[in-house]
Amino acid sequence: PQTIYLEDYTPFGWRIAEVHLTFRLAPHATRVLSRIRFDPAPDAPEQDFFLHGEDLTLIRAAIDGAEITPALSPQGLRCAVPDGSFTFETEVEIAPAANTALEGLYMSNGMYCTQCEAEGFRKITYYPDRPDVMATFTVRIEGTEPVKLSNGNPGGSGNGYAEWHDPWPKPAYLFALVAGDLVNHPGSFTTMSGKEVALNIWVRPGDENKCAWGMESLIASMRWDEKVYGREYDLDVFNIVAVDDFNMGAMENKGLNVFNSSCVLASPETSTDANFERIEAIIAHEYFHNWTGNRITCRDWFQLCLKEGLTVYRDSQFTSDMRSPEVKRIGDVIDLRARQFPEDQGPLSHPVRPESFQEINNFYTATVYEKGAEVIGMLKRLVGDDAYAKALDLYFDRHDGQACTIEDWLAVFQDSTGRDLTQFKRWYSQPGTPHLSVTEDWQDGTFTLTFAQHTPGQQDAQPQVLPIAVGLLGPNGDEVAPTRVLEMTETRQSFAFDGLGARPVPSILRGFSAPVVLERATSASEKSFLLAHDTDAFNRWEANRDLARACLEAMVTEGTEPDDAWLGALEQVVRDDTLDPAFRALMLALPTQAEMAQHLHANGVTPDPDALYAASESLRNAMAARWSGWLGDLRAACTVDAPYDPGAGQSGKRALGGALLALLTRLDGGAAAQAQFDAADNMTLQLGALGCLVQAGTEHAALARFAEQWRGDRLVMDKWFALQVAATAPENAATRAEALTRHPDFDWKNPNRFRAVFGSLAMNHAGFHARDGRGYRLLADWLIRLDEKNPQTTARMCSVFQTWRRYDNARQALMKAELERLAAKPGLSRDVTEMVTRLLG
Ligand code: B3K
Ligand code: ZN
Repeated sequence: PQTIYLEDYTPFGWRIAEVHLTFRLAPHATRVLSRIRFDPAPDAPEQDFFLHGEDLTLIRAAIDGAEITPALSPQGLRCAVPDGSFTFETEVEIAPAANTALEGLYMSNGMYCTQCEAEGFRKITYYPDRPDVMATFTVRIEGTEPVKLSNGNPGGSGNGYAEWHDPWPKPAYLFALVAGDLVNHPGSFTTMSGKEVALNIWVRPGDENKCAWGMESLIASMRWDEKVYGREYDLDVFNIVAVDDFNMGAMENKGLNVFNSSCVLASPETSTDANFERIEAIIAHEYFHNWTGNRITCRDWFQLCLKEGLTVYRDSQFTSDMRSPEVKRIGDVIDLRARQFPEDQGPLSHPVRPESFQEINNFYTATVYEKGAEVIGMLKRLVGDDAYAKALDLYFDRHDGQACTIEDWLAVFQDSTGRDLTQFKRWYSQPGTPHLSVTEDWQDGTFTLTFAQHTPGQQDAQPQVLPIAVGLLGPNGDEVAPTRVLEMTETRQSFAFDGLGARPVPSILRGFSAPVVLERATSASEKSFLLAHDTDAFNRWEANRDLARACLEAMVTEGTEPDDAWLGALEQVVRDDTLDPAFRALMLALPTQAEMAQHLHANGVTPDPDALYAASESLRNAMAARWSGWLGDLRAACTVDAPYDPGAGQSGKRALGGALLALLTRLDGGAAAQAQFDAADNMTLQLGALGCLVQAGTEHAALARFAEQWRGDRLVMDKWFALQVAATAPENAATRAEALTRHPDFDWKNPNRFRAVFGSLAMNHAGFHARDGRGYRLLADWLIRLDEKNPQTTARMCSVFQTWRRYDNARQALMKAELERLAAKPGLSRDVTEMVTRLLG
């Protein structure tokens, strides 16, 4: 496959004023007619006229009305064109019903829908399918489907047709079309300048009762973006459509967001608190793209973090404002360490702005998204809140309507703050996770912290700019120096705090102020002190996490008993009624076995998945036994008596109650869980209880009842599939996953269902890493099978092998063999070829 390089960027030779598209819909033979006005781009280098196009049957092509015969290749079309402006027309035929890759125009449950980002528009018609070509689109859809939608504002409609016009120039990746038998949940929003916007969530008949939360979240997002960023919506309508077959979460097409139904449909009976929170965040994310992504887009796909990092950062700010900022931050760091750190520290490592790719879909990664958002958080921490707000105003002002680069983004900050960001820019080009070590010195009332940074595995890494938030606590636990952001720019650098009466205890990297690994040899007693006293909620949680990791590590490597002192300190926090229950639930959650494997590997220990599983089981049993006296009472205190509400208050109580139930189940064999399952009137309680029963191995009747109750609900049945694999004992995980693939409802071509089984298998750490290789083999078998239908979802799932080099030789050999078997498969897609090559490389 061909490799594309950032440094090879050249502008397209023409501009497009307007695009007219007509769709004549038919499942196996949709006709797409396009009429495009091309004008020469004055500054572009001389080039052949080439339009992207894949899997298209060309029916006719014409320039200024005269038919032509262009040269066709599997990648597109080439032909001679006039020197000046001209009108280019084509008619092509495509088969949406045969499109199982779910990219371009395809069908899901009889409904037509599209996914064009990154390069799917070229499967719809011939076009310069690159984000720096922006045009206004007029679309006519012809078909018998009752609902026919595209981007922008509705135009005329009548018997068998509907027209749409999008006045905002956009790249082709933001194009969307939806047609089918859909019903809408309507709403409306009045913008800050008094414009009325019609809002709709379109769903399959029967799903109408699952739209209220999505609508509430959309309205909250629109209001928030006006209030916090001064951004107003810019069309008469905003449509959201729920689609069952979708490769990712959702897509921000201009005025017509398309959502994986799992990321928009919600009801208390069918969705968990976590689902509600995720839906709120994704609705916000896609809506926020209207400004950060659509009005200002990317010049080329290497700049993906320009829109994704910023939009993730904006949606995390939104969630912090809607819920608890501390809990959100802790959750984000857990996620970053679970998904981005392994990527940055393994064979898939790449900079936030990659410099080459073979298949761009493989770069919609945690590094581009989540590390991209961390980089923006650091920038804001360095320049301050006001300067950040001013810079963003300038960004929108200066670049509205343009396709931009990271250089443009940083120039805005340089110009508005006067700060030189040359060194900061390394965050966009250097891969790897920096490690930050600290030493302390105390002399005559002056406390000095000396930091050193290095990035393992990256010989050429230059020192990064690190904002290190530090506060100091006095011996009695009072804060003697409030949070101060130290700006580290050197490989080694000291910072002094003077005028102190006694040696303080430092709280370093508060709020996780930079995405680094903090290496600090601290005594357990100092960690316990921070766990008890730190005023920074993140570091309080982090102290606990450190202690938990140390405890599990000692249990695995030295066979010690669980750490009494730590469990005592943790108990104080968990039982402290003045603290947010959601925070206490986070404190109770142990590091995952995958996180422990990463931790051990970083300490030079080869992780043994079976030993890690055994240690976390015995630690959980010890917690339950030790706390048996109060677990039940505290759980009872978490009961919610009011009608269901997915907000932070109630969901925090349910999270704590759920964590306590899991411990109680270790004492009562599942009696309390069974009672909760029987009485549950919402999915959080029902699924939480079912998970406990699966863990206890007493789930049989409950599982059957659950399936009976939810047979007709695809999204709930995804949970049924997922839970059995994720929560079962490791020795059964692969067998159970394999048995589920033979279940009549295992629709493996549906990405949600495929992920429910195999994503969960990968998450059952010791189960996936079963010593005999069963887990690896089963997954590879299915990846080989899925690749023929859906390369994108297959390639994405290959990343579960990214940590293969961490394990013992025998497991490494087994994983390597499966990757090689995948690589050797004839006709392997470009997507998976690139992934497997990088994984093995
Ligand atoms: N921009 C889309 C992701 C498209 C993925 C293409 N493989 C969703 C989002 O980030 O909002
Ligand atoms: Zn996005």
